[in-house]
Amino acid sequence: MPADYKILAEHDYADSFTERDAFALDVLVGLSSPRKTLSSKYFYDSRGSELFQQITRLPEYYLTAVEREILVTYRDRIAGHLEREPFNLIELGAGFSDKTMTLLRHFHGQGLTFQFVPIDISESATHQLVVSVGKDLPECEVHALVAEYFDGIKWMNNRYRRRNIVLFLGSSIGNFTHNEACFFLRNLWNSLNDDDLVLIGFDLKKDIDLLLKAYNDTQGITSAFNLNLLERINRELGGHFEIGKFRHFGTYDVFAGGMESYLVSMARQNVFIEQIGRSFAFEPWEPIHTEYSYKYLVSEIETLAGETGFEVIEHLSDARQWFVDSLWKVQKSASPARLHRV
Ligand code: AVJ
Repeated sequence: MPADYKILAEHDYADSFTERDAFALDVLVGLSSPRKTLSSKYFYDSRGSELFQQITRLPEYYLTAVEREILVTYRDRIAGHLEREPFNLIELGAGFSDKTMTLLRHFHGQGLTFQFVPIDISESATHQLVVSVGKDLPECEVHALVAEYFDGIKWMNNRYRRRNIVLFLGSSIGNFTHNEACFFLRNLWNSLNDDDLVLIGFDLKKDIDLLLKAYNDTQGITSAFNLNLLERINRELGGHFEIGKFRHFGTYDVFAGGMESYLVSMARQNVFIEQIGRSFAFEPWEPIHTEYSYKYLVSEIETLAGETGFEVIEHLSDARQWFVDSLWKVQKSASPARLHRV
């Protein structure tokens, strides 16, 4: 089958005024707050995606290598949970990943029948992915969707009544607070059918020195990735940030159990943003919060699954127990009492 992709909705920041307005509004609200914030979801313009890909190849950023180890080790076990009937292999926020290719190649080699359904709001990332799967595995049936995650899943579900297995890899869930993670998982549960499967990547709590190194690499790529957020505001919103007057700071919040990234203003300064029509004042050493990357205990993963209507099938981990890909089953028949257990 030739690879193709379908655009369910247009969400290209570069040429959509409404998306740019949403970005401007989020920047206005975030920078007007007494504790300034910018959302990590704005990291991934084309420059940011490229920098993130460089991060995944850094020796300090263990997450990608370790998850690759898990998927290579357990791809057979994962295939064992997929019956011989056709299924949809849905990947959320696919980006551009060789980890997924490993699974696709393996499932195909095992003679499983499936279509690969990557869902991403970035058209350029989706296009790249479709081209690369078409080149590496031309036999694989691909139906990529440029859409919001849950719109994409529901559309697919209505069109192809098959079992779904959803991949949400790389510890992307770590960017959500606990409340946001619950909301996301409950929406996912709502978009799926009884007995569908999800495989979610969680980075585990571990020695703090390893975490600090992973988010403060010696080559300064993570710093460039964080600062790109200000450059993006300059490019897309006519911002006047002087990048040299801010620095990256990555720290671990021991109470919250997560890495946090900040951009810290190294001087007193005012920054004008043309699209917003006003300037923002920074005190010396005033931070902007830009990202959470929460780390989990296996027991916290189990609580999260139970709270949102999933049954844990198994936790797949690496030799050092640094990361878990957790395989869950959608439970629609469970009693409501069990779903609201905290
Ligand atoms: C892509 C969200 C999994 O939180 O580890 C990498 C992004 N930030 N270095 C993460 C990131 C700083 C990454 N995720």
